[in-house]
Amino acid sequence: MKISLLSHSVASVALALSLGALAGLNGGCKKSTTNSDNKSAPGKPKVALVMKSLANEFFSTMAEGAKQHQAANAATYDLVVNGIKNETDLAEQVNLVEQMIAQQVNAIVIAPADSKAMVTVIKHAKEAGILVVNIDNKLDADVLRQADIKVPFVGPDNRAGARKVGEALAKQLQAGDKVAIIEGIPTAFNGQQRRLGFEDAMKAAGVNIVSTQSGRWEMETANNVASAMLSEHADLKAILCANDNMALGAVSAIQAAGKTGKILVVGFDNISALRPLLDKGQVVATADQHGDRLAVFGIEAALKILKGEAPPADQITAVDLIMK
Ligand code: ALL
Repeated sequence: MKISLLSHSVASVALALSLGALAGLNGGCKKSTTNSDNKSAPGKPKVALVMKSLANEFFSTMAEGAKQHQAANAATYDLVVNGIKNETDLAEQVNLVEQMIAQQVNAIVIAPADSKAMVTVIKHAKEAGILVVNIDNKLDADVLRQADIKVPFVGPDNRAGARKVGEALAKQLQAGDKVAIIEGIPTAFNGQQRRLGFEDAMKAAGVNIVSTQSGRWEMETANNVASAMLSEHADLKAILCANDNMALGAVSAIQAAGKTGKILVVGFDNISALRPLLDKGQVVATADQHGDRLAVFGIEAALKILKGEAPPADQITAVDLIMK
């Protein structure tokens, strides 16, 4: 991977993040409980947060936000925080949900790594009497229907968010320009929606999308994909990435190809590692979906549903355009 070609500060942030995440991973998954024994006081619910890759700053920020919320509400609920090591490690996420079922938590707040494949184990959790709240990446509506379960969703409108990012980029492009999309894992609903949002904006501006490929949400994969795109399309004007980690990978591929300043990049997430690139103009825009608050919104929804104060209902959260 050509990460050494990233600016020094970005590379060290990325490295520090992965090392930090790995340090706590302990053989595949991270689990931390905020109360020392594994039982909640009677009447005090235990909520499990199940996330995706903790090597992604988006999820370490989310975990931090959830822990701070629990610390400020320690009398109200207990929290177990879990994440997986790789974006694609579905089996590990299934395993985590099974462990939470075995621990008899009261609620699971989950950002599913896959919108279809996670439904079966979520059904098991519901059959065990556990409330499940879906955050961040929406479960597939058809698969939920087939499984005959309902799961409330708390998260942003990813298509609208990506469209805003694409429109900001389009202001710096001309009709007929060629661009490429690096999408997330194709079976993730939020990734699909972001791709559609990018396409909406490019179509509206008359810009040609000459290639769309998956970077699987990862910096290194996106770096390889972007390098191949650059050699195949010498006249490419921009690369639209469905998350910031992939935008970091694309920027380093552009540097390696000696095309810095000639090819625009956009991302999604507003992680702090992207800030220096926004400041330098190497990334034009990203979207802030407020990762630090997303799990908290899901936890608050779960606590209200458990107390009977609110019916299970979907909740759309904010997503904001971020530029220099
Ligand atoms: C999605 C999130 C983030 C993140 C990605 C990678 O679900 O919304 O954009 O970068 O997962 O796991």
